[in-house]
Amino acid sequence: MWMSTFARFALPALRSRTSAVACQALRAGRRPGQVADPLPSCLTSLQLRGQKTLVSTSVPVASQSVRHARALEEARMVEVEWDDGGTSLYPFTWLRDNCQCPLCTLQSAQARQLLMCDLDIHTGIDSVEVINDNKVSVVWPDQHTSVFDSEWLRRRCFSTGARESLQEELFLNDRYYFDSKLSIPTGSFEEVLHDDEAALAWLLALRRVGIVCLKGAPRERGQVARLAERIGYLRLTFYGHTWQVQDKNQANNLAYTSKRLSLHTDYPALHFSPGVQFVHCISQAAEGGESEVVDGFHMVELLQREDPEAYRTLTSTQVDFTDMGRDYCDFLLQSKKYLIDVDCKGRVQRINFNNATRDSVLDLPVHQVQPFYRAMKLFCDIMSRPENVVDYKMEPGDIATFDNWRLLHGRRSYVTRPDCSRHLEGAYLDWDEVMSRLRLLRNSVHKHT
Ligand code: OGA
Ligand code: NM2
Ligand code: ZN
Ligand code: ZN
Repeated sequence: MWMSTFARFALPALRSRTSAVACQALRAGRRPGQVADPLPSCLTSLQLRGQKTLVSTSVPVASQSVRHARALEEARMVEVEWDDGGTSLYPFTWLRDNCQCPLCTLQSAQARQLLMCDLDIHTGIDSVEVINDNKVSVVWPDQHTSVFDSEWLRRRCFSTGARESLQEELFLNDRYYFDSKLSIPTGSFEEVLHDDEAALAWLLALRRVGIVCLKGAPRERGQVARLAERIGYLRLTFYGHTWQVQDKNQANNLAYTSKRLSLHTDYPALHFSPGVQFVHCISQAAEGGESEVVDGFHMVELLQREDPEAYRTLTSTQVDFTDMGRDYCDFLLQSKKYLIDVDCKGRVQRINFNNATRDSVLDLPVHQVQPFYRAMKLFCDIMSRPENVVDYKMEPGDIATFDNWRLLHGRRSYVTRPDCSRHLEGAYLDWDEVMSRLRLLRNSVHKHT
């Protein structure tokens, strides 16, 4: 059911910024097995508007002025002492590399123009001092001078805590894991198009929760493209700039039939699968066509806990996917993907699973085939448990926006009648563009509130 309003999903973001305890609770990755508290439903969207801290991001470290700066010659670092008595260390090499002067930085692009061939990674330092306006000035042995703003330095402090909070501010990887009890966050299509605060709330929830339903879109084609334009641009694939999910003759994809689609991510046949998708319900089937979603990252956590061996198999076995046909143009795709992508620290990054495009080619020694099927089947069993699946039926005018790297989605089969045909229009985007818009909105909304 499309139930909760923007206010309901936005609150966890507020709490995670204001309370270390709440923040921890929401860091599902750090508290294995713990589903975040149910999303609170008490705030109205008006109240939400008043919550400035909700849409501003955490300031990694409170504003401080510099009390003192000195060179630690032995360690070859500058030590900055802040007004609160805390200190930060900055290696000489890093300071020289990041000189902000017009010779070293192209001001108009805020880009480094200092070349690696001109960087002495063994540089010493002539002098360092705190100068007016709270800046740190460094004179290098060749008399080149760098001036660093204190806020700029503080943001880039190398302590574990400062790095963690800056990385969280930049990438928002702190997810709110959900199960079947989720009330899918909703917002107004018109509002996110025209109101920056609403657009920011939408994208924050899309990142944190993984899905948001926008309501009230005109029941005609072109709306997912408008929404993509609000962000930047959409992702073209072989299925076109946007694609029409309808029951088609000679369908080039299982999605273009009226059959059931089991829980899947879209397009694992692409090595870089689309990060985000928008699906607009233009018309719905009278019978069937209901949707379902699950939180894939949460399911990985359950799998790892329940069956570490199956988890190891799915994070270490490459599976072939294939897709061929003709649409935007003719295509014959082959890819090799882990069903569960984890990064070097073992954190889940992406789910790659579509049973329809999983290739019959299976590039495994024969004795690994059965263990692989056991693991894949278990993963599918876990994600299909009623306690994990969120069910809903899209209504005309709804646009589901969701994280295609994290969520798996499916639909029930439906009945096509001449008078009542089902039609969804979809579009893909990538997370880079969505996160870019999110950061810009956060900066501008923050400035104006
Ligand atoms: C798809 C898809 C959902 C639906 O086209 O890949 O998941 O409800 N469609 O038809
Ligand atoms: N469509 C909906 O992986 C897939 O083939 C997902 C993509 C056809 C664009 C379906
Ligand atoms: Zn310089
Ligand atoms: Zn799909």
